[in-house]
Amino acid sequence: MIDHVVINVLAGKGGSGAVSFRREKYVPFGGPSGGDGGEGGSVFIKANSQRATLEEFTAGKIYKAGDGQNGKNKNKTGLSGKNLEIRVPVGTVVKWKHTDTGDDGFIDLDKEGDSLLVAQGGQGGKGNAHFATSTNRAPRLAESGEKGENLEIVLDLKLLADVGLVGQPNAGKSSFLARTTGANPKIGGYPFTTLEPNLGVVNVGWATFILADIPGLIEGSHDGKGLGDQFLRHVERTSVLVHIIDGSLEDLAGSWKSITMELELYSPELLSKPQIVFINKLDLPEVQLKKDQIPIELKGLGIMEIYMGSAISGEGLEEVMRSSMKYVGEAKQQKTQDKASDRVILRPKPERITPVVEVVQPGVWRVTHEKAERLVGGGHLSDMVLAADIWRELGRFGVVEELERAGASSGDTIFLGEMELIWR
Ligand SMILES: Nc1nc2c(ncn2[C@@H]2O[C@H](COP(=O)(O)OP(=O)(O)OP(=O)(O)O)[C@@H](O)[C@H]2O)c(=O)[nH]1
Ligand SMILES: [Mg+2]
Repeated sequence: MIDHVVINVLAGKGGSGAVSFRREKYVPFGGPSGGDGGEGGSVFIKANSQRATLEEFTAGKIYKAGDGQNGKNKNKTGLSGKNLEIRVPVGTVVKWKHTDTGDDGFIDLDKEGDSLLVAQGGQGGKGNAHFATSTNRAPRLAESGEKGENLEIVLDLKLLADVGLVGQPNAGKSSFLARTTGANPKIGGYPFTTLEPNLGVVNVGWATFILADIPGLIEGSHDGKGLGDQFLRHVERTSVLVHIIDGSLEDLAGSWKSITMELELYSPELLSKPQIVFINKLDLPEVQLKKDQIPIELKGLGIMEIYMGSAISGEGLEEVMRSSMKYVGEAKQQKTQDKASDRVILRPKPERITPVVEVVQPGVWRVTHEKAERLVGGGHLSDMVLAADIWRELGRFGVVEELERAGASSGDTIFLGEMELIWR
């Protein structure tokens, strides 16, 4: 059983840098004081053992981190956007595809606490204070915020059972699974109806856990007799065993002993797990009749918890589920404390994009360059000083070099984002 969902994640946009100048008494023209924009929040995907399934995710939904705020005057940096942490069960495989760059990949979040930085928030834009030089002490240039990364994410989870149902063939394990979960396993009035493990999700209040129904165990199962042994490994990783016994059997204690023996022979560790015994088929008159006898019969076996009820009528099932949930919760708590990592894994980044220059028509060029396009002129572009500031920045980004190589000549028009510039 595979849990699978496709979502979108969007990191926050950076805030824009501000263009402003100090205003002081007796200083007619103060220095630049435009603060930087705040960083956009990032999206993290974190492995968390309190989560059992991917049910809470809505397919196609966009999970978004907060945007950074714009810079303010007096050199005040805008507030950073809030990060978003998406919690997924341990063992979730995260696949991504970047909507802009197309870069893709995957990672298995198989360790509690591991966190993948999947979508990086946009950088805040620089305020005009950053663009001051010895020749221009009053720059009117600032930068808008970078947009946050946007990725399509596929979450895949191979479900591992938290609670395992064990018992003899025909005891009612599949009926129990069907009644307590949405699963629809094959049920039959003969042994070995179940040939493969079935899984279902149990909801107890807000919490969920995974219940596994395996083929019935018989004497010699541990050794490969019947079908049990190849499936016992499915219960090896569970936190609790629910042992189901057909209440209409003559010898309940004998049935319990033989299954317990098989479990022990397969792996003694199975017996160190909490075990809940459920005497099933209480709705049958013959079982009703010996109801009071049953606890006495099973006394002395050292069974921690015994419940009676019926997988058909539903009686007693809730108690078993609540008790199971308690053990599952404890085991998860333990796991969280044991070895929670606080490792942040970075998504491998593709190489930096170099400026792209294309000819629109002779003498007219368009430049595509994320960082250069974020330059914002806080004034008219015919202003020689502002234009000089812009060209200086374009030189730093390698855009000038790229234009020269492409053959731009004096007087040509250059489009950059919203700006229209004249080649010197
Ligand atoms: N009266 C009564 N019959 C039950 C109850 N639970 C299961 N049964 C019947 O017992 C038979 C076996 O049920 P299953 O759920 O297939 O038993 P199982 O333990 O999964 O059996 P295997 O898969 O063969 O190991 C079926 O005929 C069920 O209808 C119950 O609470 N009351
Ligand atoms: Mg079955």
